[in-house]
Amino acid sequence: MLVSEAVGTTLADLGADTVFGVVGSGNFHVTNALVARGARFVAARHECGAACMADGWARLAGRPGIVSVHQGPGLTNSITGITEAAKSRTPMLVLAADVAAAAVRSNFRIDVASIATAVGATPERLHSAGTAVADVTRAYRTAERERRTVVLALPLDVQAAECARPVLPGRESGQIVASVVGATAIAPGAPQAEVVGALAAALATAKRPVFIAGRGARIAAARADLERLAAACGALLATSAAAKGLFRGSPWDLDVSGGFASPLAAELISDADLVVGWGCALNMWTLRHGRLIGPDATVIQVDHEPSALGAHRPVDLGVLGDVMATARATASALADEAPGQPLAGYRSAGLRERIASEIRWRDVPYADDSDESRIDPRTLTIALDDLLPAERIVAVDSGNFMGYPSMYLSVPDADGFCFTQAYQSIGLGLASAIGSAIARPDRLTVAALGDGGALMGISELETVVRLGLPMIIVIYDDEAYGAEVHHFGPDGYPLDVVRFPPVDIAAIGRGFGCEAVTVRQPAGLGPVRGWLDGPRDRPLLIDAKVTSARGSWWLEEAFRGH
Ligand SMILES: Cc1ncc(C[n+]2csc(CCOP(=O)(O)OP(=O)(O)O)c2C)c(N)n1
Ligand SMILES: [Mg+2]
Repeated sequence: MLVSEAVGTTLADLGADTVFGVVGSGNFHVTNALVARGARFVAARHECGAACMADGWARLAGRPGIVSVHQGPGLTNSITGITEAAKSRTPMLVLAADVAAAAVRSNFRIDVASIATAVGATPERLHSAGTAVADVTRAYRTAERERRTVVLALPLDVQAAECARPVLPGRESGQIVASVVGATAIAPGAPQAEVVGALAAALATAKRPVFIAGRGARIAAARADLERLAAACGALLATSAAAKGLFRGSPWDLDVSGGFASPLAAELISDADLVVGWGCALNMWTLRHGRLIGPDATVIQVDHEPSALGAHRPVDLGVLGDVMATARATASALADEAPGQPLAGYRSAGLRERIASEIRWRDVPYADDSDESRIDPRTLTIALDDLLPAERIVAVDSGNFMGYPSMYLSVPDADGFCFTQAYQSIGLGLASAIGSAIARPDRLTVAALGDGGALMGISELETVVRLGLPMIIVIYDDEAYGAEVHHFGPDGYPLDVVRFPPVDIAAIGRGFGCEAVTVRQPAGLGPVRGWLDGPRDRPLLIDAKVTSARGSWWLEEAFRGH
């Protein structure tokens, strides 16, 4: 067997069933080996798209996303998507063809390991024919178990070599066997009893506790345990943007903490006397540069990685432990500490009513900016929220517009929100939406993009059409890099470099084979209803010509970090 085939076979045995990529000569055989073992190959039109698709897919599938790229430019094209995945700790394996070690004059030669390392990914390599199966197994397991984005260099000479077939007793000769790469579950770590005791004591005495759950809580599937603990101590529930939707349906859900927090959420979090972050970085976004936490509030952080504790701000207590195990252990410690449960804490009948009527952004009054040629993005998004089925996934690109879909479109749970913002790159949203739509065909995926990000990633529109994905693509079209307009405009700088003439993006969408509509007023959304009621056999692109008189309030927050 050739190494290229052994690599594909081993990965298929490990569970790789969906692969995203752009195929060239260097990754042709390995990709076909995966396909021959039953994997689905999704051809992207640009390698950055392939990486973002795998990233979006992995976030929802909960398994490593697989990317396959050609040597040299195939890998460099994918780097922005790889960087986003690495910063988000998305489990992902990039099969990166590479030139032979001896091909020192090859045009395709780059230093793969250095590039991977430079962007926070983990470099791995097929070292020889004899070690190839072990090498690919190690790479996959690192991605899976450590939630790393791994770039596996596949030198062409090693790929083309013959390798021995590992055979286990009792298995047919010549079969690559899964036990070479056998899975073992990693037991979640329980925190030390005395630290849990201190956390329980803080919860027992807190008058206004708030939990902020992050990506770690989402990955640990800790909702039920956190809700139980919060009920026992009267805590309110919020999330970071990455975990938006985690507590959907709870009457104590404040939705997202940070720049996207509604006025009531911000008020309640600021008044907390105890904030507990659960698998949450407690970074400048989630805490509005620290201003969301009152000066006298106690801050406790629970995380299973020591390096996360106190990384973004000082904490009064750092608890090293798995989120779910810690929530459970704390609940029993609290039962000993405060037998008269549930404690009222922050919860009251009056507050419950206020949350029900005021916590959603769409219930906050605003002055509608719309005129006859442009629609207020809030009005647009609220109208879409009413139209679209609740079972949806909202995937958001970066830019001034991004708060509108993030704040005005509700999502059914944490899997309903795909937020690829760890690298703050524009142009990733459409591809990550494609990955989401492939991972969860049972839901309607909505890609929310700015005109700048949409046109940057537009090549993947062909992928949406080719795959027949029943997606909606909403473009908040202000004919500008609005984020930059609003960043520099108030200081009187010339803005021609960040403004563009009108583009008929609906026509571009039709050219790719989408159904498309240009929206300037709420009535213009009529065709959306028709599309939803129809066969949805073609994606729907909505080019919304939005008002942009002023920058968004969450953007002002972002500029503090620039
Ligand atoms: C790849 C990349 N290039 C440039 C930037 C800087 N940048 C941030 S937001 C933005 C404008 C995005 O425009 P658009 O997608 O239309 O969204 P808008 O801000 O207009 O709502 C730019 C250029 C970036 N974040 N990423
Ligand atoms: Mg724009």
